[in-house]
Amino acid sequence: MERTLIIFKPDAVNRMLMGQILARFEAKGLRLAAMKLQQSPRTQVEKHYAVHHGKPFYESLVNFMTSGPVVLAVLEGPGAIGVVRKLLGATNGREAEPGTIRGDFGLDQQYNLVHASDGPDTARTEIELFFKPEEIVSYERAPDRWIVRK
Ligand code: FUP
Repeated sequence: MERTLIIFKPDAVNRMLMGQILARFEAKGLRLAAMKLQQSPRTQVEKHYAVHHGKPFYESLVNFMTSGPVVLAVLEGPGAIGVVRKLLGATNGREAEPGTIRGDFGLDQQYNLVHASDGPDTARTEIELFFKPEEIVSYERAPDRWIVRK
């Protein structure tokens, strides 16, 4: 089963939108495999955004992501990585389509509520960066057999 890392960013926590956003992931049928609230250490966020190091928005992005607590989660389901990216919509809330999470809840490029892994390799690296193996739980929910046909 494909897994992806998501981060409810400090804007989602402070705007009290996490419940509504998580409800969309749940309604889609995605399953939580891990979840925790933390104040991220700067070094961890720098690792997470290493590909953006040196870009003009990098410092501001790291400052934002360490400005308050975030909620980290692993979501799983068939094609979870692509499915979650589609549910989020375009990076900038002003450009994201209505019906997407960023399209419905956001107006900014940096304050875009949720991070999600963009491919299988990054998903693996990001899950390892934020979670210990024992924090990830494998289980089945009763309705799973009505969500994905076996
Ligand atoms: P995404 O894959 O949608 O998370 O977006 P990117 O990898 O392009 O960007 C990573 C983060 O940097 C995004 F959350 C938004 C932020 N960003 C800025 O703050 N300013 C920019 O000019 C571009 C991206």
